[in-house]
Amino acid sequence: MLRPEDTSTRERKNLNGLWQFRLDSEGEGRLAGWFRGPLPESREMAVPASFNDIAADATVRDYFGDVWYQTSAWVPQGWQGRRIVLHFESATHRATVWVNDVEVVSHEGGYTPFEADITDHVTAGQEVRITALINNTLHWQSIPPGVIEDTPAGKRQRYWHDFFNYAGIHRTVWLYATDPTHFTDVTVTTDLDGDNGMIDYTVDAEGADDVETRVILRDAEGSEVATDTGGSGTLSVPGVHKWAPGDGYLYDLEIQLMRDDTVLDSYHQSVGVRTVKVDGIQFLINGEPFYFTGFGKHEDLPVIGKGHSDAYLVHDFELLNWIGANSFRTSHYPYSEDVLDYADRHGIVIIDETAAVGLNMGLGGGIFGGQGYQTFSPETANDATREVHAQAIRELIARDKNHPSVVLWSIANEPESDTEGAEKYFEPLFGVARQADPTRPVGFVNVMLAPHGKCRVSQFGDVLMLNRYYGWYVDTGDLPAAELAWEDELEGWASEGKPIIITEYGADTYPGLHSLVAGSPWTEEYQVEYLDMNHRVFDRIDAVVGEQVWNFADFTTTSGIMRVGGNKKGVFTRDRQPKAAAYALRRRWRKDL
Ligand code: GCB
Repeated sequence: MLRPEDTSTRERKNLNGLWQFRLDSEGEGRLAGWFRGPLPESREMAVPASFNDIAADATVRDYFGDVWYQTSAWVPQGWQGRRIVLHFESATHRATVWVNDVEVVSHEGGYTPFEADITDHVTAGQEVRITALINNTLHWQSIPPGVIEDTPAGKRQRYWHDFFNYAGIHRTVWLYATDPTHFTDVTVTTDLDGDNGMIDYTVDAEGADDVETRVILRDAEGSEVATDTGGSGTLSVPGVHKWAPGDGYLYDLEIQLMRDDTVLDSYHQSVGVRTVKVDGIQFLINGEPFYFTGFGKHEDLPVIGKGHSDAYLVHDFELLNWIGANSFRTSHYPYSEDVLDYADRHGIVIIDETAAVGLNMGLGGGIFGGQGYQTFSPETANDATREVHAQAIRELIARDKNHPSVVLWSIANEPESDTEGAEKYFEPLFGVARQADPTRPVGFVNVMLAPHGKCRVSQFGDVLMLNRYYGWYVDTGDLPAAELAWEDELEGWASEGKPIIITEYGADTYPGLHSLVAGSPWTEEYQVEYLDMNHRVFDRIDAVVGEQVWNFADFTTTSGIMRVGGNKKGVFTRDRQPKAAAYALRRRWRKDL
């Protein structure tokens, strides 16, 4: 699937704004045919945004089940004879969409795009009604999983990940038009031979046979540097300007679908020429050892929840630059494509993660303690779950395969990984990822409950990604003990001979809380001491090739005695003010100061 674009042959129309909205707690709307006319008893709702925090109403905030969104749009007159497509960048966690009275598409998974060819259901120059039934219930066959439990107070949605289950239409909805003969996909991979860049491309097209593909590669100044014809091929770029961390240099690959001298379709794909490779304990970008500095992040904002915001996108990258971070992980789901595009342009490196989080009954929201279920069993996470998970991996890679910023796939965060069930569940999923993308390393993020020697899934990864909280969840406040235990475990992992990225280490910190007493959890001083301790350990282990602090900013979770207005492990507050740790990290990471 191609991301909608305006080009010389393509036109798109943004449907963001205020849509009609209503909850459907009885699940009656489908049978009652709410899509057949104006949505009854509806209110207005912003798109893109999570619906949860917009209404000042706990029943909306904590709602699970069906919700309806509806809007109408004019199909431009000029689209007569064109192929017309309705495209959702995401709908969390699943959706069914109608155009006027016709059901056009259903999609499972809250963070990847889907679309429908609606040419036969609309008329250029006329208005069309678009209705989306969205459902945010988590169950054992959803990624992420959850359960609905019957309690004396009624049904409750439970899940095992440590962030609030925001839902709704979080990203842009587009109507777009192409020629009936059009491209449907493009894949680029790049390689280097000294100063020579090589770009392999493959296109897919649909519509007619009597067409030819022409490709033109232009540099950032717009000068043509290579051309080719045919549905696949290799472009060679002597004296290539590489894409590199901190240098987001992009070429523009224009693909044209030609009939005689007419361009039926033109699509622009940006290309960063770089290589990624794991070699022993090193993670190489362009053949040079790379050390990740940065964070695990979240899409989490006041009022709009997981709704995309361009203002925060730019601001967050400014803060990454300010603090000297060269990378982040899209913990714990695929982020907006706008984020990945921005990272490409600004040379920020990304570990790209699926929404497979909370597949671990030894943990609730990242916190230890049995949850009363078995993780992998015919009744819980089972073969059907794995199929949904496999599809989530395929969709992530299909969406993000062309981003030079993405250097590593993370297929899950902190699943149970010390059991036979886990080994059986995960082994094929690594194969799914490698088949979808043979060019990038694959890994998963290991949890403290499956330490070195016990984990049965790490054997399948190219890289070891570890989340550890020595000095926080264990050895709380006792950093000397934490330092010894941490180094001991890390030395074990180092013996595996693979690169190690510490994908989480962090301490909850209440902004403004201070103490003169060393080892005082929750204070700004402790967050700094805790990070310092971790850094001493990392600096002693050669196999550690990256440190990503948990978290970039404070974020919202379900309520609990361990969560004071959410998770406070942010180095910045939720409104992006620095804690003391921000300055400490800046001193460590900004080599230029
Ligand atoms: C983890 C999880 C993350 C939590 C974090 C915490 O290990 O991966 O989602 O938020 O711990 O703060 O407990």
